[in-house]
Amino acid sequence: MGASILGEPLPFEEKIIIKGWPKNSTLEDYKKLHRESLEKFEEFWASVARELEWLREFSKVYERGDYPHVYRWFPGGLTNISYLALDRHVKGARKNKVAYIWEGEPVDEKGAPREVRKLTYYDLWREVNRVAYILSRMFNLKKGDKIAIYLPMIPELPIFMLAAARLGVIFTVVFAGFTAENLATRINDLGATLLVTADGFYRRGKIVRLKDVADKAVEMSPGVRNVIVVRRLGIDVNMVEGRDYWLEELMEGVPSNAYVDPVPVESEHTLYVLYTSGTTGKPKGIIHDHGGYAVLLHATMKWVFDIRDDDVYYCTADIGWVTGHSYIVFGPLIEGATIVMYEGAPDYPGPDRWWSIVERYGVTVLYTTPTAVRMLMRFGDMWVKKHDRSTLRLIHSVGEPINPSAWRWLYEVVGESRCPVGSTWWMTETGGILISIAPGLALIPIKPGANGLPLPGIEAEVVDDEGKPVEPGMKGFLVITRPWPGMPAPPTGMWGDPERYEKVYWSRIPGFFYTGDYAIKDSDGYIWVLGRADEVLKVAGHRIGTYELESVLVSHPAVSEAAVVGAPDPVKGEVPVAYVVLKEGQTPTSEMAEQLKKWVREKYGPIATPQNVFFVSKLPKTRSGKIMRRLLVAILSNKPLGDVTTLEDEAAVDEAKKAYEELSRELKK
Ligand code: 6R9
Repeated sequence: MGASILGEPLPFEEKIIIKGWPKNSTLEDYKKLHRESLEKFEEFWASVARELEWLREFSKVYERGDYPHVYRWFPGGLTNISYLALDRHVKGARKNKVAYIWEGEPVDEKGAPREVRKLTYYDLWREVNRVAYILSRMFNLKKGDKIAIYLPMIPELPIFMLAAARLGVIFTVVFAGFTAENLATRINDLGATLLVTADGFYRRGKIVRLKDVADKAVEMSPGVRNVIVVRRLGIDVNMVEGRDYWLEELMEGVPSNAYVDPVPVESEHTLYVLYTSGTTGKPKGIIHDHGGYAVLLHATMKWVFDIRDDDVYYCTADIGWVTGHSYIVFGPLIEGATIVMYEGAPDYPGPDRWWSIVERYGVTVLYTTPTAVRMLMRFGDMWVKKHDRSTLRLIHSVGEPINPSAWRWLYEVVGESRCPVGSTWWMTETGGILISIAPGLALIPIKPGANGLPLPGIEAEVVDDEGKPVEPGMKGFLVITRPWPGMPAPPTGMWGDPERYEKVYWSRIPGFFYTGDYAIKDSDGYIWVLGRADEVLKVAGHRIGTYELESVLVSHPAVSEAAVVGAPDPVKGEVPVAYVVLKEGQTPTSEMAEQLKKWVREKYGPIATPQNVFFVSKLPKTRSGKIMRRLLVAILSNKPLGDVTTLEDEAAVDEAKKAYEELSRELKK
């Protein structure tokens, strides 16, 4: 069939059964269970929803909202995700169970972490109440108001998310690796009036001065009236009188027994807006709600992570991305799990940091990413084997396709051939996992690199341009063919832009939710997601729009035009590569290339730094003026160029080829 992930053929026929796994299931049994969930679709989701507590019972499972594909899930229901994540546990036996084990990055001479903070559910609940008190009593924020959170991986990040949720205040979290420009864009699009940030944080042994970046962003964000600053490092930072407040100073005014009622909100009330890259224009603000989202997270924590009270659950993602929102904060807290949270880099001080964490806390369930796995694999097995991993019982990966050899390394080396290893497919828009093996429910035989079948209550298909299912084994577009709880939520699916929401997701293949991914469904019904079908890159699992990087490049005074494409990379999956046309009078030198890389790093963030910048005098375009990225990608991977009949000027392709060959020669030298 010729399909591969990072050049590795896909083992369509291989099936791995985890001996003795209590929920082992045949494919037939799983398919039956899945079919039944769809036959009784509404009853099915209602029964999952009833496993959670509602402040007022919902009157319906779902209904169409004000726009064609924006649905209200569990309408009539009143809830609050902060109540589900905290109050429910604090009332019961989990009151003094550890919620977060947090580890800072710095280590002592012996390599042991210098700071470990353990917060029980009761501790967390108290902190969240105090912060909610500050937000509501001191800053007068109420249901429907908007704030932005720009914090590193410290406990205050989930605390602020939960405190905002408690008040029905809408928040957006911005990844702490993003630049001031990116932060300001998000603040302004949301209309946030308050920003939460920190003085800085540790990353790979260095300090990052976050408040300086936040200050620059606030200059570009006229709507921000106040900034709350968490002291993480204790460095000197600029504080603007009357605008900026240290959290610790605000805390002095909070009664120690502060309690703020969780505001009962409609199930479909906006919890957060998370910005993610698309093919054109500025990042899209995806809206998630309280009720439907909580139900999907509850279901997937049970089915996919098989979460139990004695688990120690560790998700290595950053909360700045959707994976962290759903599976470091809301999902595991709703389940009352013990969660490990780590501030820093996976290879600091050595490539065994994660495995030392697994050993130190007896991690049982691990959720990680293919890029990190491929990076850590390179250091050799001894770094893993140095540490006891006998507590591990289940491993999943997320963010990009996992190549079979990285899967095998997780399975054999990390998990000692004992743990199911999955590749959970989902996206910012879906809110939670939709396609995955389900070890907590019914574990089908595992195929290395495959995602598995859609979860119960989820209907997905691989289709052609017209929406017809393609033959098993053939590549097509992955679509979701029914609404699901956790989908982009009211009022508009995409913040402030219901038309774009409709256009991007529901009009490409009418009637279905278009994911933008290529996938194969094999003859057993397993789905193998192969990568993006659009102009979105997945660089080390981070979703980056080529259009955004092109905009950054053309904002440089020397640049006239730019095209960014992804080049395959053995560790990061893909990396951005730029083809640049300089303005008249500018000389294409290697210094200029370095300058442009730095420009992208400063304007967008280090994750998007182009690996190479190729200078050309024109870009290959269609007669209608669209850049033919497909050709640029083909050149990078030495693939045949395919159909070039719509090309306006063939010389442009030759030039791009030449630029690539020259640089490859130089790099080999
Ligand atoms: C959760 C997350 C979404 C895109 C998605 C797809 C890719 C995520 C995957 C996967 C293959 C997996 N993706 N998980 N591809 N196998 N297990 O990553 O959200 O950042 O919005 O990215 O990531 O291409 O469309 P997000």
